[in-house]
Amino acid sequence: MKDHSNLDTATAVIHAGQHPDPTFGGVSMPIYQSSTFVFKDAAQGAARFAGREDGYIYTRIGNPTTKAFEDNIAYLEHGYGGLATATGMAALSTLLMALLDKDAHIIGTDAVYGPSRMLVEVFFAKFGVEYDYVDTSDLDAIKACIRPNTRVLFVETPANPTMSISDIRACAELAHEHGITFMVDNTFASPILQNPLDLGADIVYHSVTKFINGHSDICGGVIVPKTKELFDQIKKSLVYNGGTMDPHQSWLALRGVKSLALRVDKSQENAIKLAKYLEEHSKIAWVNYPGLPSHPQYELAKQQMRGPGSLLCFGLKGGFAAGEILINSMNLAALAVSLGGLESLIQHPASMTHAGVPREKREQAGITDDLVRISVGCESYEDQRADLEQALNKVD
Ligand code: LCS
Repeated sequence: MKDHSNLDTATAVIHAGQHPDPTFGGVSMPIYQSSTFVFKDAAQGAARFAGREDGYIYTRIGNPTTKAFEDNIAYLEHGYGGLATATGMAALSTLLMALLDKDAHIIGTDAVYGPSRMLVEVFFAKFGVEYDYVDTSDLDAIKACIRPNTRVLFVETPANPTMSISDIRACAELAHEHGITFMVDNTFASPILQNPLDLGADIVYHSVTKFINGHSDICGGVIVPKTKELFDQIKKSLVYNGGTMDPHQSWLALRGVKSLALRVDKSQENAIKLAKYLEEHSKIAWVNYPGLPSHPQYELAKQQMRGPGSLLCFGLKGGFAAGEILINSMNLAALAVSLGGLESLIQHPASMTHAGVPREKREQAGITDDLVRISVGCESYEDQRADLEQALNKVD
């Protein structure tokens, strides 16, 4: 096997964890579309189950195509290993099952992806789990709700959809002072722009559905813990709950991740220009984008991220009535949820991605009715701007 240590990120997305197929030498990892793997004899089967011998057993427990994808992301996130899951939500539920006990308390970012909050508030609460979702960009707000039974601090930064930014290093220090496990949803930044484990987080996870795969054709998730101890604990939760990634899905994710650096660079370049264009537009009331000096955590974003990314949100002076006209008038950007794909997508969080969060909690988290979110894609900037311009012209 070739030595793949110390690769630059742009190289690592293509090569990390990848080795030519040992059977025929295929450059692209084959899809090992097999649910189970033959043992040469009973002793080998027993040795694999006992962990005395490496090798595959059963695809829910491990699969070569999935492993190639997991190794790639573990390398990109500088962690102990990767655990690929069926969706981003499967990653979160796997983590919560692994880390929470009955009557444990969790603190999370209030402006998270709606279902990431409701999973805890609706389902984990049934087992006695207590929670506080607060503005985690405010360290005092976190401190104020730490309890003796707090087990997990869970931060999404940048947050979906407000683009609010939490200080990863400070959150890690605070969590560790209190013996709390600190995990970060790094979906919006991707490993190209931010590596939470390097800033002190214990676990990082992604919705692979977004930037990592990047082609809006699969759902997926991945978890990267920092230590072997956490990896083993979370792997057990994943193998028992069964939310593993399928080999064909892993193969697509592996194909997608190879262009991650290129896609993030291009979409970010477009987003920087579009954010400025929108901020200067007479019909726009506000824009929240970490690449604009007007963003409340602009300096923090510069410190902990390698770029502001390609998600932004804004409100029109005419409120949501104007936003609705705008959204309905876009030609190029599709009116669809999800993000991080090659194509630009536009949506209205209060009535779509975050509709499941009760209005009062949503508004407290800054997810106001006028908020429109754009995931800026890799089309030409000129076409993207022209699309927005013709739609804004239709707004009074
Ligand atoms: N984390 C973040 C930050 C997300 O944005 C999403 C999905 C998830 C986790 C869950 O991942 P999934 O299970 O969907 O792979 N966000 C979506 C969004 O903003 N629109 O549609 C899905």
